[in-house]
Amino acid sequence: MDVDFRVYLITDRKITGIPLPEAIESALKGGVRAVQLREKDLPIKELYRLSETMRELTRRYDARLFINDRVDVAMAVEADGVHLGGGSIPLRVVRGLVDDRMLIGASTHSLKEALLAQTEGADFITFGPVYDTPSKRRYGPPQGLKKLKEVVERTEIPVFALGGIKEHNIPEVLKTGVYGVSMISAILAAEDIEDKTKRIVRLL
Ligand code: 3NM
Repeated sequence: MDVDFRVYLITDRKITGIPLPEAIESALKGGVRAVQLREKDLPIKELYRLSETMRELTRRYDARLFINDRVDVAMAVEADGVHLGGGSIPLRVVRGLVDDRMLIGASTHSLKEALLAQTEGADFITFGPVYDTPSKRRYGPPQGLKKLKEVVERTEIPVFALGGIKEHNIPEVLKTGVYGVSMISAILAAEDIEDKTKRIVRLL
């Protein structure tokens, strides 16, 4: 399967004022074609159930579904892929576990990590945090556009900018040559999720 999306929405059920499935459905109506379910604190049984709901929803809108970290859950619900981070099972191991059709995304925070993810078989990466926003201070200081551009130029797989990406900074982010953008709050904390998504999708 190709990386056939440019806006990669990551979930955080704690920032939506409404149940997560409703928020995600609004984003899908607005044109999002890829969702990463990232609810790290959910007990596995609940995560599995939510994944099933997300699978049904994303299928209905012909969108891709990724599960953060949990390869087993991704396989169980027939997700389109799994998204791995620094604390996940090593990428090269996951590559050997899953069907070739399953996409593997990886979170990276330096050129070194980006190149390693590529070597180990990632289909795409996120790189960040690009900007300074409270939600991602735990990922270290902002990397900025220059480092983002370097990663884009030195890698051959699609790169999604992540961390503090908002409607207003997307034009300057796109100038780095990124394949797409990834975000949580720009979409999920919006007052009108469907309308905000439409505006963002239009920029890509
Ligand atoms: N990962 P927002 S930044 C989940 O740099 C996540 O790897 C990051 O949230 C990384 O779009 C981040 O609201 C948070 O800034 C992104």
